[in-house]
Amino acid sequence: MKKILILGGDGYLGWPTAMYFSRRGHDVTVLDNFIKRAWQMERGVEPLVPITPLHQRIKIWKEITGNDIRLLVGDLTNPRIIYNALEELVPDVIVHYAEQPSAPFSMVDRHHAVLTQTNNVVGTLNLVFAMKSLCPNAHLVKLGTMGEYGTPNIDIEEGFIEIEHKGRRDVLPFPKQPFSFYHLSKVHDSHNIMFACKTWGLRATDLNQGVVYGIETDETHLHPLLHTSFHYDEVFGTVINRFCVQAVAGIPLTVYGGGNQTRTYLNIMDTLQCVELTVNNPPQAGEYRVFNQFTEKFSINELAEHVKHAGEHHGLKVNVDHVPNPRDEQDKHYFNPSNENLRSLGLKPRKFSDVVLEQMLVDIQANQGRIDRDVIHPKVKWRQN
Ligand code: USQ
Repeated sequence: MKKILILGGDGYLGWPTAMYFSRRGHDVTVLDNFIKRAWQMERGVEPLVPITPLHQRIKIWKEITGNDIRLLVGDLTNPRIIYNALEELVPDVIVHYAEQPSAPFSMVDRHHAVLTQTNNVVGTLNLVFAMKSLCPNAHLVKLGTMGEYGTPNIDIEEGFIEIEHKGRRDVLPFPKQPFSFYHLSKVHDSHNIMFACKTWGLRATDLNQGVVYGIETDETHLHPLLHTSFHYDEVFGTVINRFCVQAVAGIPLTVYGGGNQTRTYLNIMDTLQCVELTVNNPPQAGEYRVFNQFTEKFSINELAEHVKHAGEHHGLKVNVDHVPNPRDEQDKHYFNPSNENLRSLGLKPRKFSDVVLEQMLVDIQANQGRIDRDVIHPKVKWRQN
């Protein structure tokens, strides 16, 4: 059993991860500064179902399972917070989700770009310095993003690529062509962590994750107040979650642009499976490795068709709309990323299916009255004019 510190434990992925490991007998601590709640208020959006304060969820968790989850409150950009936490806990594993997670939020204006990169890059830098001083053998499991790579016209490898140039060969970091200042913040993190591993002998796994969908996990099901933060708004909502809410609300699905842009996806429960596989198979001291964390790939048009099909099977009338793309991204492109590393560790993907979608629709319908129609259409634009 491991001592696991989860940074960003109040979030969409952090809270389910904390319950998942706690239920399996690990000694879990979560750290969060609740800043995401302030960002939501600033943008005038909130999760579909209000989130119970983390203190209360932890109390309920203990009543149900008998397992304690320790809670620390603090901001990673303040070095004292993470130095104190690592000194007190000396964790075996640090799962780091504590970042501003939204591409649109980072593209609002200069202030939001600076805020995103300061929060994400400085927080992670403080963390690696604190690890070097206080727990150099711990395994850092860092949430990266598939969006670090962009959509190059070659196959996407896992972090590194073997290149021949003017008769010489080397294995080099895979080229990065990110989609936003948010995705860029993860690129900067990747470089900083790789450097820290090489220079100080830290060990880290960068999980370049695709777009996550889903509402419930086996643990959120245990009590109605244990659910996680599910967004459908234009800033924090991800595309499948948004399409499902739009289908329930009778709003035509907002396909951005031509809808041929292709991305990778995974169910929230597969995020947990991937993180567990990573934790159970740590890297060597000094090793920095990258796992591309996804199970399937789809174009936006394919996603819209899936949601329309499942919605209509469920008795909903679902229309698909093509709205002008607020982002700067290629519509038609080659996209063939590898996810061999997690597969070779035993990843068993859950398929994106009508059954999964219909269950999401049922869960959303239970909260249909809370859908705010004013936060659906994209207002944040990559180019202001
Ligand atoms: N899209 C639509 N309609 C919508 C919303 C999105 O067509 O209503 C399209 C976007 O144009 C984009 C794709 O769906 O091509 C994905 O957008 P998204 O908002 O679902 O996801 P993204 O902004 O890329 O970011 C999300 C998470 C981020 C994570 C990333 C993984 O918010 O934290 O890093 O997914 S990835 O996309 O692989 O980089």
